[in-house]
Amino acid sequence: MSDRIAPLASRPAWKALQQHAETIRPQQLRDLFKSDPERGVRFTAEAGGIFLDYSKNRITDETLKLLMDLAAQSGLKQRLEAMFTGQKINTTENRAVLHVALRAPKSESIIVDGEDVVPAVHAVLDKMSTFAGRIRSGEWKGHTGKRIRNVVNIGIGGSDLGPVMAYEALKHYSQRDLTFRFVSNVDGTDFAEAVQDLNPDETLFLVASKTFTTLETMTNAHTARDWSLAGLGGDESAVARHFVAISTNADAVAKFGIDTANMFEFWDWVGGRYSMDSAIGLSTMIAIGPDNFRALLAGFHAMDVHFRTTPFEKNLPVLLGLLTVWYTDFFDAQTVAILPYEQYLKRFPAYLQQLTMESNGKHVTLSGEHLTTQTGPIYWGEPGTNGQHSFYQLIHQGTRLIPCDFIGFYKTLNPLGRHHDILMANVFAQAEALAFGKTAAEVSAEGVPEVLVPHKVFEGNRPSNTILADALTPETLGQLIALYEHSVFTQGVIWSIDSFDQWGVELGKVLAQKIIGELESPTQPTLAHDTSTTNLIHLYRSHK
Ligand code: G6Q
Repeated sequence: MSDRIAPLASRPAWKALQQHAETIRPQQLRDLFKSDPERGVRFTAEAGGIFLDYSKNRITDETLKLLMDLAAQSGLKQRLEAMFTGQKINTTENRAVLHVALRAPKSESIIVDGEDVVPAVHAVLDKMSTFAGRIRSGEWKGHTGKRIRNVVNIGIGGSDLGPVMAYEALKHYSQRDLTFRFVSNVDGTDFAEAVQDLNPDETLFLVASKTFTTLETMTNAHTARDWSLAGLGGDESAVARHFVAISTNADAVAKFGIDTANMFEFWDWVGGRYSMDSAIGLSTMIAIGPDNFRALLAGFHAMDVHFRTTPFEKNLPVLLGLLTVWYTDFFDAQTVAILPYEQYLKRFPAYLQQLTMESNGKHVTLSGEHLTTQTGPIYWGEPGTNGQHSFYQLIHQGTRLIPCDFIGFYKTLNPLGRHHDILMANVFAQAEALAFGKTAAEVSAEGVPEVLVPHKVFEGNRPSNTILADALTPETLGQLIALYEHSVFTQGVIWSIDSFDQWGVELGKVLAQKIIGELESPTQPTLAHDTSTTNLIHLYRSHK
């Protein structure tokens, strides 16, 4: 399909945007608001209770029109239909990309390789629900007859970041007499600290790995197995009560010693970073319960429907995605700051880093040509208001343009005096300050000595989106994640890249495998590296 789409630089809308950007760059948000007082109400969109104010962006109606043209000329509609209907749009891995099937209602049918995948999705969800119910009620007993009190998810990348983020985000809804820990790093400290206060006979490990071959996860899983058995008297049959697997690889699961009856399946058409709503979300489901998990899925699905059916001008993921392309390619913006004003979303920026950067950090098109434009920006961020007291200085007065996404809620889950009004006042104030700043004349008028005026000027014209929702519920979280998933998709379509592979993580893995042998070799290994790597290996070997 991509073959029918002209290269980015020769799409008419792209060329028009290049010219148009010249006229927009000198314009000030201050003036754009003055000349169009309705702008702050007009440049907004809403989907299922998620409200987006994108008026504080350096755009006009013409910009939006051209960006919509670009989406059309890039085949966005066709590409998203291809995704939703199970076509193999992940061409470098010859796979369908069907995270949307993970949240499709039972009544839908999505065919991959001649088979409807929706019934299998619901069968796994039902199996997860039964299991989660048994853990939550205490019916599932450990090897020594005690109920499970601790759940440790072992996984990395897509098999970790989603579960950790969702657990933190939805802690308010979690069963508080269960303890959740997440082990990802191959650094033994991660495992050691995660279990140091846990009792093996009350601890269940969820080994989450799509491939069940990932070095870090398998190393941690074996260590967990040893730790469990050591604490449970060494009886191998204990494994069945204390380990379950989440994987696509039944053979490797069986080999590890986990009964495949205790395996929760998913499929190769679910990418790791798009898998938190598959069985990879088992820890989430145990924490918040099956009903809340289904509400999370319903939120994802609502945004899927919005993305698929809403005209692009009112389509939240499309707007967010196109604005990101606008700043990345026409304003030389290198990054996007994600600034949730919600403590429970503290891991949301980290989660989005993988989703966005592993997806769109690509330098060639689907057909392998080197791109001449910038692609995936660097996503980063921290919850407000903490960030205001550290890096916001650079966003307000630094030399770089950093588009920001502010995320806030009308209601807090922890109403405490004035806290929430104070928190939300900061959202609105920051976005206002970034956009409109403070001129030298305004600073002088306050009696500031001349010499200090330049230091106290806020140039403004710094763009942001404000995303608001009622309260952080499971459903809202699903909507928010799907919003960014589809924004990433939109960007990838414009850049004609494969947002669903991740070849860039391979080389380091392969080299590490070789170097592990060199570090562990009892005799001096013959090294064939560059002189720097060789020297570092020698140093390590002599000091370890
Ligand atoms: C995500 C990536 C990657 C993956 C991890 C873990 O899209 O593919 O982050 O999730 O490498 O892989 P396994 O689940 O196979 O252990």
